[in-house]
Amino acid sequence: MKSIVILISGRGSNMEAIVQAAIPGARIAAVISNRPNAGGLAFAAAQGIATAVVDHTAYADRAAFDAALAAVINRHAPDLVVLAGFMRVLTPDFVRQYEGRLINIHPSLLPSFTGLHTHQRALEAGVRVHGTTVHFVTAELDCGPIIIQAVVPVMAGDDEAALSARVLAQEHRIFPQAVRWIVEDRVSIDGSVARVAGVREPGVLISPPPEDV
Ligand code: NHR
Ligand code: GAR
Repeated sequence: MKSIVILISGRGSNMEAIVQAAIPGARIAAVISNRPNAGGLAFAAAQGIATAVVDHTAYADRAAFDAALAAVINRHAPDLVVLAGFMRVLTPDFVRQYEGRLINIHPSLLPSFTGLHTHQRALEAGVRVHGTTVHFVTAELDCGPIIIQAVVPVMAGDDEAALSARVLAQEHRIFPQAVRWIVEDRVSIDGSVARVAGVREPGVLISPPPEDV
């Protein structure tokens, strides 16, 4: 049985999708938030999952917060740590501790639109396709090896709410898929590229046609 710790900052819908996927061989050991009022904490607690808050505002700097966060994570001795809408940049020391077992979902087709406000920036750039990426976390923000991506169309009249909702539906499909592959020991890291055993086109998933989204 693999033990998974999920870090959130807010709503927690991606965490919920992973919990509800009930992945064989995986146990969600804990859900940890840096924000005391994160909506996702209530769902996790209601599922009988251990929850914790490590409030970043209580720490003098990023190093102190990351050390406190790692201490709480390590109580659960996780095989995998999952950033699911976690909104704090992590220090290189923290990332090194979890090398190869720390993943994130990012709301864009990386390497486009690293950082924040991805949907608004995609609209302003006039891109015709947008999407989401699950990747291993490395010290460099949003630059780690890509495990899976999903593509969605940008449609005439889209605003940030419409586009983010279309992307979020795909996040809820690809994030549990990526976790399942890792739990099945099918994902390896080859330099800057992640490979998935038994998947012919590693890490790429095309979304269903727009009318189905
Ligand atoms: N840390 C490292 N080292 N590497 C990555 O790839 C990371 C990471 C921490 C979080 C998620 C990421 C995203 O998917 C992630 C990837 C937060 C920010 C940010 O600027 C940027 C990217 C991501 C998460 N956060 C502000 C900060 O000062 C705070 C913003 C807020 O609290 O709302 O840390 O997009
Ligand atoms: C998701 O869209 C996720 O990709 C994004 O925040 C949302 C969290 O939703 N992550 C980031 O922007 C990381 N900087 P959720 O809390 O409902 O999963």
